[in-house]
Amino acid sequence: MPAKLRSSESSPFARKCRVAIKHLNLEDKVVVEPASTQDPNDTLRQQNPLGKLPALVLENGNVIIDSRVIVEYLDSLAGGGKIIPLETEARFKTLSLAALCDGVMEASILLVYEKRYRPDREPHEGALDHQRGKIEHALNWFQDNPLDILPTSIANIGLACSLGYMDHRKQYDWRSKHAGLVPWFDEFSAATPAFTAAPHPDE
Ligand SMILES: N[C@@H](CCC(=O)N[C@@H](CS)C(=O)NCC(=O)O)C(=O)O
Repeated sequence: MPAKLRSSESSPFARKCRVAIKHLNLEDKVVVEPASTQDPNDTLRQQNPLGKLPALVLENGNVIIDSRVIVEYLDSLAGGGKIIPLETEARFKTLSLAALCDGVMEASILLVYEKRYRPDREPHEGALDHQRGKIEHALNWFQDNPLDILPTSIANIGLACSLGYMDHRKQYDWRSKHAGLVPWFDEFSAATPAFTAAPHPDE
């Protein structure tokens, strides 16, 4: 029985895992199963007490949570060193860049949550600016320090998923604010078919 990735089509963290599954040719070992973070009866809450997705349910019932950990598992399932280098310096450089991309995703999600989870009030501009500032600094950094297009790694997958999520939710106009990243995104999309094969719903 394959492992199950509890996932949603809108989650950038889940997309990172969906891209990794396709890129690593693990589709016979891991299937994607939709989960809802909003439905209190979804088994997601038993699988991950935080109620967050993605969560990877293994054949033996063990659950791996957090996209960073899941991606490490997927890479090792594929033999290791495929999207996370094995050599120490390159490994921690890649993981650190991937963490920076995760931070962009977190800030982008908080822009969405500020409205979703406080429907009774106007979004707090100070809170939104705080998160936008993180995105701005990180994307300026990626503009000044462009990631390699190849080899496909969890760092460049993470950046593409961050940018793809902002296209999906339209909460931050990265294409005009960081126009230098547009050619990077297009080149990465062309070089990594697994990225375009695991889209958000409106792509
Ligand atoms: N650090 C976690 C973040 C996961 C996360 O925040 N997922 C969002 C969906 S994109 C979620 O489950 N949100 C529901 C909630 O926070 O209750 C990871 O990398 O997997």
